[in-house]
Amino acid sequence: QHKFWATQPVPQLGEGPPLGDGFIERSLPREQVRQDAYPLPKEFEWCIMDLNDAKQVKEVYDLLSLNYVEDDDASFRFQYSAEFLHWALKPPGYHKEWHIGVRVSSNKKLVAFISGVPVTLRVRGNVFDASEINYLCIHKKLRSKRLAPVLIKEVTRQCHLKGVFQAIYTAGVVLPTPVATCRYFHRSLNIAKLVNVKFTYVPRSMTLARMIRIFKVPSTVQLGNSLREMEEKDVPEVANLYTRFMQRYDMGPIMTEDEVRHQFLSGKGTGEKSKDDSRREGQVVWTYVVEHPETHKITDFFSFYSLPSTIINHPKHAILEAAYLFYYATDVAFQERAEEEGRLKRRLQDLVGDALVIADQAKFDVFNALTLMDNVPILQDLKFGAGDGLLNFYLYNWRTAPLAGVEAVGGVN
Ligand code: YNC
Ligand code: MG
Repeated sequence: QHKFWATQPVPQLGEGPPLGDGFIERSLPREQVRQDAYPLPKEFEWCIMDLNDAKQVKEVYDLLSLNYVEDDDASFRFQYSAEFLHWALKPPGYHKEWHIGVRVSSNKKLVAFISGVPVTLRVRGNVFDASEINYLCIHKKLRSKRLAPVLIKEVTRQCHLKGVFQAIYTAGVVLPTPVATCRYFHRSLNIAKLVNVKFTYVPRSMTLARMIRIFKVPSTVQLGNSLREMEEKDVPEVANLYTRFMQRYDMGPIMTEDEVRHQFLSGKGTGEKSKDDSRREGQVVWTYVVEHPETHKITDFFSFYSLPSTIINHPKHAILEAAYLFYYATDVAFQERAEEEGRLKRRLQDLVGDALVIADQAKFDVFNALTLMDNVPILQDLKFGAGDGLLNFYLYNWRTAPLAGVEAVGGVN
C-alpha cells in the first residue's frame, strides 16, 4: 500500500532480515545518472536555495515555521531558527544542490523544501558516504498531492550526481522499513510554564508546588571546575574521544576534525553570554568538556542543541524553549570493567545531569533525549519521563538487520 516506497531501494515491510549487509541497488557512473530534473506540476518550478543569502534562509525558515512537524494533537510545531538552519545545512563539504526548493512559478513563493547534507556513516562493519536527508516540508495547502515523492526523487538524483547512493533519514511516521525506532523522553525544567501550556500535567495526588520542588535542578554543576565550555584547542582531543566512544554503537556518523569543529563549536553563537539567560546571541549548540586537573587531558564531553517549538494558539506563551541532548563521550568507557561495575552509568549520569543544570541556567523549559546511545539506563534517575513521540531511523539503499535495541544507535540530529 506504499505506492511510492514500493518502488524504492529500501527493504520492504515484512521482508525479513537480510542475510548480509550491503547496498540494494548498484551505484551508477555519473553519466548514467538522469541529467534533467523530475517534472513538477506545471504551476511549480525547482530552485536551489542559496543559504548564504539571508533572504533565502528566511524563506526556508518561514516555510518551516508554519508548515513543518507538529506533535500528534497539533499543540506544538518545531521552530528551527535561521542560525540552526545555517548550522545544520552547511557542514564541511555541503552541496548547495542538495538544498532544494519548490516555488510557485507565477509569484515565486516558496512552497516546499527538502535537503541533504553529506555524512560518513558507519553501519556495523561498513563505512560509506551517505546523505542525511531532512526538512522535507510541503505547504499545508499542497498536501496529499503526491508532491513528496517528487521531492524525494529529485534530492536522490542530486545525491547520485555527486556520487552518493546511500542515505539516512528519520521520521515520526512508519515507512518501509525502520532500521531502529527510538522514543523521545522529556526532562521538565520549567514546570509552571510546561503545565500552563499543557506540555505536562500535575498528576492527581500531587500539587504544583510539590512538582516544582521535585523537578528543581541543582544550581551548580557536579563536575565543578574541571567542566568548561569546549574551545577551539579541544577539537583534536574531542574528535579522538568521539571516534573511540562511538565504537560502542552499531551505527553512527564518522567525523573528521573539521566536522567536529562544525558540529560542536560553530553553533556556539556570537559575543558574550547574556546575564539574563546565559546564552550567546544566536547560540544553537552547547558543548562542554571535562579537563583533567593534572594531566589536562579531555576525559569527557557532552553537547546539546536548542530547538524551540511554536506553541500553537496559546494566549500567554508563544515559544517552548527545548534543548536536545546531542553527542557525548567519556573515557570511563575504555576502563576495564567500568560497565559491569556501573561506573560508566554513573559517569554519564553526572555528565547529563550537568547538562540539565546548564540548560536550566540558559532558561530552557524542557530537556529532551532519545532512547539511543547509552541514554536508556540514565533517564529515569535524571527524572526524564517517556513522551508519546517516536522517531524512526531509516537507511536508503542499504540493507542491514534491525539494530539490536534502541541503545545500538549512535544517532543523527
Ligand atoms: C516522510 N516524512 O508515505 P507512499 S521527516 C518519507 N518521509 O508515499 P504526498 C514520506 N516519505 O506511502 P504529503 C514522509 N511522509 O504512498 C510521507 N511520505 O509510498 C510518503 N508534513 O506524498 C508517504 N516533514 O505528497 C507517501 O504527502 C507519499 O503532501 C505521499 O507530504 C508529506 O524530513 C510531507 O512531517 C511529510 O510537510 C512532506 O506531510 C508533508 O503529506 C509535510 O501526497 C509536515 O510520501 C512536515 C513533516 C517530514 C519530516 C524528514 C525526512 C524525510 C526523508 C525523505 C526520504 C529520503 C530518502 C533518501 C533520499 C536520498 C537518497 C540518496 C542517495
Ligand atoms: Mg503533496
